[in-house]
Formats: sequence, structure tokens, C-alpha cells
Amino acid sequence: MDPDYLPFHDNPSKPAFSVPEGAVDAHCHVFGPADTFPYHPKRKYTPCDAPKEKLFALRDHLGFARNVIVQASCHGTDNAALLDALQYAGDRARGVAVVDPNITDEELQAMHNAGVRAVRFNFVKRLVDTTPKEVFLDIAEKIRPLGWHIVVYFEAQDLEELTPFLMQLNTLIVVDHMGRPDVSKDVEHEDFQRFVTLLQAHENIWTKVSCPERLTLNPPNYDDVVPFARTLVERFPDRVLWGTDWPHPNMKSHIPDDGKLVDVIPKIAPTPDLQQALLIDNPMRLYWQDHTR
Ligand code: 0GY
Repeated sequence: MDPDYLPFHDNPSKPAFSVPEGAVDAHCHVFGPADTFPYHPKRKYTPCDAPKEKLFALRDHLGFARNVIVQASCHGTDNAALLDALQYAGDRARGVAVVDPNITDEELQAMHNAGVRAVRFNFVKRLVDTTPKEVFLDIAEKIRPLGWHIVVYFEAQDLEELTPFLMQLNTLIVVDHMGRPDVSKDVEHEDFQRFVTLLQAHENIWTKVSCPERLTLNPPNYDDVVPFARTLVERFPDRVLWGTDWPHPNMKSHIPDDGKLVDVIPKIAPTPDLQQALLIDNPMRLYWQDHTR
């Protein structure tokens, strides 16, 4: 692992908030173990191993029933660790893969059979080399028959430039971590309002109200992120997802306690109906229902 890499919390607290039965952690990763699933040669960071057994132990500890596991950049387009975790979890996990443009229909079908339901397009420059938009558009066409959606990861300053491309995708899109707002500017600032307006105008765009640990200016207190997430949950209750982001790659400020992250949920989704939508109905609809065309 990189010398400045912070490993995940080894003893997270039990959350005070009890998640409803059947809740889904819709953004988390597995890393390695490197002996079995080596990291990608072109990776931008080398994490601490975070194997499937640890992820599923955390799921049980926090009270979740299911996971959506997202392929992270340190494994590149080699989805072997993800597929292994999906096989181990059976119906209790779904996956978001990162695929090579040359992937065949047969390989995509095999991933679908294993539980993959989306691909991720990563635009965060510290994590990946730039991929031409045409390549992403080709992948979007390839996955269309499977009814998969597209998860996009970008930083707030890139939203304006990316918007025309997002419009071209013409499928369901999930934006990671609320588009990474700068929380030193408030909710009413035009930057965050640009994101709200995008969701307002396009019903095919969802978002994950995740990662207060990355967005906060006052770690480990996450209150400054709450108004952003709560705005999205209240405005778009049927298009939001929540996830731990375990094992929190590339954290520099602090090691998040996953129990404390779960305790943010009732602040951003204050009613049982909003919690039911955020944690169960939305992820179950997106990842466990059949969308094959
Ligand atoms: C996240 C965030 C990060 C990393 C990755 O693919 C990745 O490596 O997504 C990050 O460093 O912000 O969603 O896990």
C-alpha cells in the first residue's frame, strides 16, 4: 500500500440509527487481496487490501442486507475481485463494473449473470487517465440490451463541461457522491444549484448522497454536508441512493468510522418514508429488478 494511504477503520462503532430491514449499501468496494487479485499496473494508488469477507462482515455489523459493489480504479478493467465477491454473496450483492471498449457481448452477458448491472465512467483526473468520450459512447451502446445503467464519477468543476456528454448517453445515469460539491459554498450557491437543476430537468439522472467524509471541511463532523444531501433526498426522493464508500480509498484527512457514517442517514432522510426509499425501494428497483430490453 502507498506510504500515505490510510487503511479502513478496524473497529467501527455500532450505529445509533437502526437501518430498516432489507437496507442496501449501494456504494462500496473490494480491494484485492493482492495475492489473488493483483492491482492494475496503471493504477494511480495502491490501497490496503479490503477483501470481500471484511466487506460482508461490515454489512452485517451495520445492519445492512445487501451491497452494490463498485469497481474501483486501482483494479482498472480487471473485474475479477468484484466478480468473485458477487459470486460469494449470491443474491445479496450487485456490481458496477469498469469495462474495456473491446469487451464482447458474451463477456458482458457473463458479468450480467454474475450480478453486474452497470458500468462506471470515471472522470476524476487524479484517479484515471482520460478516456475519449467516443469510447464511453460505444460502451453505452454495448450495454444497452442488458438494461444496465451508467454510474459517473466527476468533480463539481467538471459538471458544466460534461453535461452535453451526459445528455448523449440516453440511459439512466447515477452520479457518484452528489457530483462532489464544494461545501464551503452553500446549498443556494449557483454551483450546487446547477446540479439540482440538472436533476430537475432530467428524470433519468439519479445520485448517491454519499461521502460526507470526503466532502466535509470539519472531519469527523459531517454536519456541513447534511444540507446538500438532504436537499437532494427531499427534492428527488425516488432517485437517490446511499452507500458507505467502504473502504474509503484515498482518504487523507481522517479514517472514517462507518457506524458514524450510518448515523448521518436520519439527518439527510429524516422520515421513515424517505429512509425506505433511499435505503430499500430505490436500490432494489435499480439493481434487483430486471431491466433487460
Ligand atoms: C470512491 C472514491 C474514490 C476512488 C475511486 O475508483 C476509485 O478509485 O472511486 C476517490 O478517491 O475519491 O468512490 O471510492
